[in-house]
Amino acid sequence: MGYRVVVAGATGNVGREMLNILAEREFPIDELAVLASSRSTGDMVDYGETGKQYKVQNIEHFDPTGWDMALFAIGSEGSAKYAPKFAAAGCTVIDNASLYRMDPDVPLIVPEVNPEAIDGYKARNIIANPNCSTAQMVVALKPLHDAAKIKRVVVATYQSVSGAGKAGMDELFNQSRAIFVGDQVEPAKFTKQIAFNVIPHIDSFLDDGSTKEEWKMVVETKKILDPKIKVTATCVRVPVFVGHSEAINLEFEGELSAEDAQKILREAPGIMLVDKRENGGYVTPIESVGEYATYVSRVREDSTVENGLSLWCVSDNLRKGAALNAVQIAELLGRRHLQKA
Ligand code: 11C
Repeated sequence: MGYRVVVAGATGNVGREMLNILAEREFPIDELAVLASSRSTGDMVDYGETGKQYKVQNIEHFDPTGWDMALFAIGSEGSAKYAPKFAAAGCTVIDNASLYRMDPDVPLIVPEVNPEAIDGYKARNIIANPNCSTAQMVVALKPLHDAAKIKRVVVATYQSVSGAGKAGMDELFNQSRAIFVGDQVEPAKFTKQIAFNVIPHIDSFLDDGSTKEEWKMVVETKKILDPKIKVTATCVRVPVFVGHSEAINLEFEGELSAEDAQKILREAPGIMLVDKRENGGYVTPIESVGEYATYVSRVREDSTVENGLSLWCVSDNLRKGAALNAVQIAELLGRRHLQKA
């Protein structure tokens, strides 16, 4: 026996990956409803590579009564409108938007890191999925934190344009082509030219000069992993289609050698350590595309602080950073709370 599952936002970058991953992982589904805004109503979407296709229904007219869970990838405005309605009808919402992440009554879950926190979901019947740059980072930090307690994290991100949706991917493609043929480049989705450039700005600016993306990495890491960890982030958009990278510097309370960290990471759930200390012996974002793993490379000691390590972390932002983590939450919810006979 399986679940009655809804995927909302099924025509976007993350929604499509949700369908792919549900199919790949053979999530037990008795009935699937695929929703989007009126713009996409009637479109057909693939259920991974199964050959099955589903017709997109208008979320506005959908009755969630009797449905077990809904994976939402409709942005904060959509979530504000529909998540309370679905949750009140008894359909547990697994929400990819930022809206509910810091709500104390909404668990923010990365299954490899804080699976037990999901037990609080009944307060609002909503579970939040973290920001992509946070998700991959906490998967890498968790086993190291357990070993030697992380005091401080300094992270610089190199985030792909797919984090900004299809419009971001189209802009990189079109600008690259325009530059090759000598046409004028007009930024639209991004604030400056993204092709052959990097932009140290993701999401809106806050009063202290940081950006909301940087703030999310701070507060979400604290909520998921440990409120005592200090985090400072610089988030940068780079001309990569898919795959976020992060240069992470860590300061620990206890001693942890690079060799011990490598051993721990080799065994850790969700991590693939690729760290050969030779030409090409590390992972780049293009190699993470379509994969489940969070890759860690370049683990090394940082002798400028007492107990310091630096590392490189790469993951498919549409997968572990969004759709895969959401499906893992659905699996966890099924195992812990919605077991079917
Ligand atoms: C980006 N991390 O790369 C963002 C996308 O809070 O879920 C995801 C934003 C979020 O632009």
